[in-house]
Amino acid sequence: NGHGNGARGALIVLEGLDRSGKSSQCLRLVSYLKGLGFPVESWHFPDRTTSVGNMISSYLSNESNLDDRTIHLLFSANRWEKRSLMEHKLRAGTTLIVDRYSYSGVAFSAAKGLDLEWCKAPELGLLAPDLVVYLDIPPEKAAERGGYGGERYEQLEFQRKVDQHYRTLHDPTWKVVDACLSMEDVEEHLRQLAKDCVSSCQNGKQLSQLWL
Ligand code: NYM
Ligand code: MG
Repeated sequence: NGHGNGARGALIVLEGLDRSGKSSQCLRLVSYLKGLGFPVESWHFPDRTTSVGNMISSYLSNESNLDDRTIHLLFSANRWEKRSLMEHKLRAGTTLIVDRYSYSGVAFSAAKGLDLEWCKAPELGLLAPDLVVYLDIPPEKAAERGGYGGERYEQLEFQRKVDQHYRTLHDPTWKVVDACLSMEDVEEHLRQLAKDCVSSCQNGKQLSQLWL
């Protein structure tokens, strides 16, 4: 594997509302870890490049309409179709920095009124992240940042509901970073959290499964 010593890579997930800064921070973190010589890749869900991802993308851009449960299961299927590659990469020593994961899946669908446990069920058995960082921003502040791209869900009222459901999902292992800090300060927090997580995985932390 990447270090020739059996060390696996870390599965690091960034979560947060739209415009919380996840995508920029993921890219910065990937370059930083690369610079330190770690094998690392940047991933993003939804992965719009697959055929399931294409259906999701056309739903998000309002080119198609789907029943709420149907789109929920497509988002989940989009993670399942990447699961074996994900496991392979991690075991081969590559750290994955993932922009959104099952928590987005549950928070966004639950915000439409779907039952939380029903939303979680199809995620059971996906790989559990070694670290979840929540970029915390009040929905009003995120909306002020502008640049909502006009996709489905990118509205203040809806993001307020998503925010509530993210709070329900929070568990004590999540690391919460104040997304209202400067880009540099958020970046610095992420660097420390990621380095600690990568070391714990190198030191034998086992891969586990989500919500089982
Ligand atoms: N989203 C994302 C979901 O509703 N369920 C999911 O499982 C995932 C991964 O898709 N508003 C929503 C959240 C976003 C939208 O994501 C597109 P992005 O990160 O803007 O491409
Ligand atoms: Mg978006």
